[in-house]
Amino acid sequence: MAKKREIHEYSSDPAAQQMLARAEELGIQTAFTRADDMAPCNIGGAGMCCKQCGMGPCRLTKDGQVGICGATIDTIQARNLARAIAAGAAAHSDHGRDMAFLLKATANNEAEGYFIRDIAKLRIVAGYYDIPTEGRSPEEIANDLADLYIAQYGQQRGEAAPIRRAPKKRQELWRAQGVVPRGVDREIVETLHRTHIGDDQDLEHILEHAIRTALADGWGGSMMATDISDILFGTPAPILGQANLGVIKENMVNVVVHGHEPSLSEMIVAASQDPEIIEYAKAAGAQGINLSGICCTANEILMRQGIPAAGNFLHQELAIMTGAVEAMIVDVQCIMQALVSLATNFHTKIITTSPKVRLKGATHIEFDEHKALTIAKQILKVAIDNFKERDRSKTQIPQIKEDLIPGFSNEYINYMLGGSYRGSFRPLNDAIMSGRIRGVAAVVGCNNPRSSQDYLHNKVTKDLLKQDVLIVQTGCGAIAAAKLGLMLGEAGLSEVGPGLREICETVGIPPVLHMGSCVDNTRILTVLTQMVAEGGLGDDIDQIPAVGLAPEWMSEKALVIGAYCVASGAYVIFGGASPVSGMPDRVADSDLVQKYISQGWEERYGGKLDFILDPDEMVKVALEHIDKKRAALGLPEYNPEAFGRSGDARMRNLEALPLEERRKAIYGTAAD
Ligand code: SF4
Ligand code: MSK
Repeated sequence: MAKKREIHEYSSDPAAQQMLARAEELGIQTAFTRADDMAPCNIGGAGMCCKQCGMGPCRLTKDGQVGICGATIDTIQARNLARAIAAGAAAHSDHGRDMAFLLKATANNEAEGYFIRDIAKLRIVAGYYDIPTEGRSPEEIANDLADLYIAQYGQQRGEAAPIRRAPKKRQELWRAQGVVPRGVDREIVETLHRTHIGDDQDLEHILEHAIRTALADGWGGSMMATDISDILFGTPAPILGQANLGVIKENMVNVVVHGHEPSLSEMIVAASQDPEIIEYAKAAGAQGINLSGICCTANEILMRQGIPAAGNFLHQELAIMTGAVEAMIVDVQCIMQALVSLATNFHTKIITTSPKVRLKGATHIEFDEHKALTIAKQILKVAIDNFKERDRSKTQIPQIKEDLIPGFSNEYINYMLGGSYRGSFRPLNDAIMSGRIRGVAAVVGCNNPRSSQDYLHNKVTKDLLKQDVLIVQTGCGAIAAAKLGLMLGEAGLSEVGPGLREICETVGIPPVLHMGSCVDNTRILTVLTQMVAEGGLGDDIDQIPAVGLAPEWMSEKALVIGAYCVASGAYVIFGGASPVSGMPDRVADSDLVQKYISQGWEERYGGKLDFILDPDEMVKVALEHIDKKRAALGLPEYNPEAFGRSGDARMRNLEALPLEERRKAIYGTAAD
């Protein structure tokens, strides 16, 4: 059994620490304490166990040992990794499939409560695929786009259509490597086939198909999910929001939505604003309905509607422990089975809604887009009816929350940098070329109770900001930074290097940009592609001074994101243990897969995947990579001394001067 940690070691978030103390008081187990009790299996953890057939499981722990079928350690590790990537691709892409069906139903007026909110984005996306737009209604265009996207899933031959949105050079590279995906379903099925007993047994061959499967998600299923979410619910733009458990309110009916698909959560938002529902809540003795989100559902409604985020992945149990949540409504992905038994200590109802996900002991109210608003109201009434069951003696809400400005979609970044008539990435590219911004880092991904919640995310984020690295974030990492106050304009700027600070002050942005949920990592691919198109930073993504980091990863979706970013040319650094680390001190050649996904993928794609435990080392190698890319482009060496004296900083310095001297400095004369 691992050592039991202290509360401050479980989480760096003070709200979480309060709730964890409460859990100890009540004798309630959480993911944090279960992680202490569950020592990880070092053989499985290193990818050295195969369960692919009934002759096994085979655990390869000795030099030269092979499985009963003769499979070698590298075959087993490659198969394990490929399967995890395929599972992650399936989760993201199946979300995209449901969005495509929703778009089809909306276009045909069969989806109660939904409509096309962003016609401009619909026309832009249709344009990528040569779908005619002139003289056609949004519904006609959306119907064609939905048909095209639905067909992408089962496409048997030819190239996946969204691939054409990547830089030309990258597309050619993928063709040369033979990894351009066909349909999403085909690539996932082929991964499962190839990794079945007695199939593909060459590590490189297996992992190249894993890349093809990952691309089918990143430049396919996930990208389609993001497109459709924006078309139906609006492309995100900055909006004021809040994050952390303090958003739960004492006198309201608290409803927490948790999971991933905005199709459900957007309709719950709409229903919660319905006068009939508000009256129903008041009749139950509450002041109204208070909606908040957990995980990526939180990100979806936060960045579009300003609905507050109660927290990230490891906050799901803690929200229930406030004793003030009438219902937690869940759909798909990242929902802990522990919620149901935890909720029995309080009055909270766990309501499952997806035909794909049930939790034993939960209330199931199945969501159907054809009568979505009706069902959303029905769900809220169940929550309201439960308000009277709340036990005030068990209620304890940490009074901790932070403001943030989410909603930096690639479209908005383009607009904010250039303005509505000349939207452009030019200022960003120029800032990188001049060295004001040293590079860009995407700090993304999950929480993992094996490390201290949010600590690694926020440590690498703060260290990179000091080095003038602009940060973009998605998923639970974004909520970690939001809870710390790094996503609110001036609030985060004290932590920032001088050059980046000048840019943030000039453009009026926080130094950490919230770009959405985990499925929205494709927005980052789009930004990188637009930076290439803008010019000055090379002709492909792998030349941009940029890195991706997932310091607290835990899900298979994180692995597919890592793989498609690598295939797109990015250097990706994961924190925590590698699932294919092997034990090279005990079993020779048990790190061949680990080496291949780093050096091997770098030779093929210019991007690579490394697992690094120490956050200082993560930051060091990230900066080395950024500087290496700067040098390869012939850009000036990063020099923080060169910047920080213009913009607001100049004005602040001037304010310290006597009036006459200040006038002279500004106008060149002391006269009025
Ligand atoms: Fe063992 Fe081979 Fe079966 Fe894997 S596929 S469990 S290595 S016999
Ligand atoms: S919810 S996949 S814990 S980011 Fe997208 Fe968070 Fe990771 Fe789930």
